[in-house]
Amino acid sequence: MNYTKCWLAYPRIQTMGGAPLRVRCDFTGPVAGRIMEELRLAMRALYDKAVEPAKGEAEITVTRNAALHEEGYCLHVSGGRAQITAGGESGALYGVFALLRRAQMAGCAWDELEGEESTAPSNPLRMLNHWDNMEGDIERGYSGQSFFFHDNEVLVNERTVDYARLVASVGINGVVLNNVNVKGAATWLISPRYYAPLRQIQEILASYGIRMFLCINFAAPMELGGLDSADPCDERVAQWWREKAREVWENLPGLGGFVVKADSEGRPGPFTYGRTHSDGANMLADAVAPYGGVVIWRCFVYNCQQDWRDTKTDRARSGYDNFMPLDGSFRDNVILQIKNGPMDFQVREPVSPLFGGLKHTNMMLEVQIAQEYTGQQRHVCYLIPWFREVLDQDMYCCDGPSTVADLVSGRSYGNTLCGMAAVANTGDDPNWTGHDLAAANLYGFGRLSYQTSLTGEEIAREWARLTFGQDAEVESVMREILMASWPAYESYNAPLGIGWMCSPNHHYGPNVDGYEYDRWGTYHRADCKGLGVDRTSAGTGYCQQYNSPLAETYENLETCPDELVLFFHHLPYTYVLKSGKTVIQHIYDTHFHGAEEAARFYDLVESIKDRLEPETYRRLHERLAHQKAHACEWRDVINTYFYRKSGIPDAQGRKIYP
Ligand code: GCW
Repeated sequence: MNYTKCWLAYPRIQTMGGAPLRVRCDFTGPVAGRIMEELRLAMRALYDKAVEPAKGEAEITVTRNAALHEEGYCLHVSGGRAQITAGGESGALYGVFALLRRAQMAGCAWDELEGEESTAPSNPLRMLNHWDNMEGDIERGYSGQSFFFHDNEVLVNERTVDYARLVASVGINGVVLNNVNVKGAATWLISPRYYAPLRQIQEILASYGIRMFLCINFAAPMELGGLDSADPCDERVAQWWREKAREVWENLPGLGGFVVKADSEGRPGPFTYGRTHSDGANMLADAVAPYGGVVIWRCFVYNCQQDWRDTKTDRARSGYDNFMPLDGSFRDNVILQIKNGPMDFQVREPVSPLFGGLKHTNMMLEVQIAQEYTGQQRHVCYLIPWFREVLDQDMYCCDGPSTVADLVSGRSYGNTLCGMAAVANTGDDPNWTGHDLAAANLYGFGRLSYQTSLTGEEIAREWARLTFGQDAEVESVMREILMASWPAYESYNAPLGIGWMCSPNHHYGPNVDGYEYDRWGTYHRADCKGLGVDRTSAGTGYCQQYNSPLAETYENLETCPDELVLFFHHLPYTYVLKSGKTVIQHIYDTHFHGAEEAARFYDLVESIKDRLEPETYRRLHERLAHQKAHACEWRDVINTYFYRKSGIPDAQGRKIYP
């Protein structure tokens, strides 16, 4: 094995030895087997204790309580005995992982461990979307190559099992193996060529309570089936999909369903045939319905051929403009998957107004833990506090609970097909996520999607303890860096919510005008007087896609929050923000501050150098040294650009250009 165990390393708490712990597990089936395996491994590592199965009297009991949620559990531990009751197999597994987490958080002897908790998942679906290509590379992957695919073959090995363990331990129950951009061999994943190995992966995942999903190519009837059309309203096409679905589910029983990126960034879709997204999604939904399959249809649809001189077209509007008219027209087994913001995973964006708009459609929130625009896993950027902000945003769309968390959990409208998905950040690197600290995003996304009431700070503490063991100083340094990392990244990135000042294509490093005169609809509109996009009623009208009072909050400069003010308004450099600073001074100050923060992260890790495994330290040191230097580059490129544009010097007289 040439990779780390991340938060499942189970670093020793105390050597106890003594009689084996007896475990009585009343569940049978594949997941029950995993439960015993995990307890055996963990108890040996944590306490040097053996574990043995028992029929009657036992120190650890795992029993069914039909009154509990299928994926929920009750845990009671005291005096060397632990009782886990659960509604179903997955709940039992989660209860076991909760016990092991609790043991590590307490850090005491097994006999002294006390506590109870009772929980059910906040979200029905808690998914990871891998953008892995069959050739073995990963779109927006920053942790090496795929461990699912290589050279157009499907990989199944020990790592598949360890992956499933890792993500199940934090409550993930759905995994999409392949990239949403389905090209080349990936179109053939739904053909006899690949069913055998896919079924092996599916069985491994299922033994950890995880459903497998596949992305499909909307043009598969043509590319795979030899038809001359993929028109969703053509009966031959619908028939082809019905037969294909039968074949797929015969070979992959229990498959969760299909994920579709259609009419987006050049991918085929119903628009080619003058059809709507609901025509496309419903045709597929009907084909997969007999097998309990679901169609997850992405809302990342926009015109990527914009002319930069066109100031009326606004990419931010596109999700709402495309999908709102279709509300209520989708089948019950269709879920619309919506990115958190209206643009594309920038370091800061307002929440997509679609969440507040759709009332009769299943919705899922899509976030990205692959740090495409947030440092590509070379910079540390712990995104969980940001996701919490997104979830807490009230959309003012109904009388009852109406935050994004309420909407995607089903609490607002009673949906059961809904939840959260993250674009995954894993690869075959020895530490899974490139940056050791990026594992906190993988851990955190799972934990947050299972229990959205957790805070970023709580999750950071858990992750640090589970990963690094009982060293209080290491834990506090890791937590400190994680919690300061997203604000720091935002400080030296594009200012005040405007986004996109990165290099085109690969999206790494500062380039203020990189996208400014391009076709992608991502503009900052800076000139010698000011910058920002006017999205008020006088501008693109995007503000009005929100419900009241959010629409007015953003529309009015007096109430629009500073951190988003340039997303909604075009302002002069001399405009005074709520912070009391001018826009230009804010730009200078935050960029100096952000670079100082990056240097502080570097120093913090140096201060615990001797407490870390040499290999962990080496990796962290290398990444943080790079971030420290690269944050200076961001600072200098952005500050110089705006100094030259505005001609206004820094009030603190610092050196602006390199
Ligand atoms: O942000 C863009 C990425 C693309 C990605 C697309 C999407 C998978 O740059 O690489 O394609 O989003 O979400 O579909």
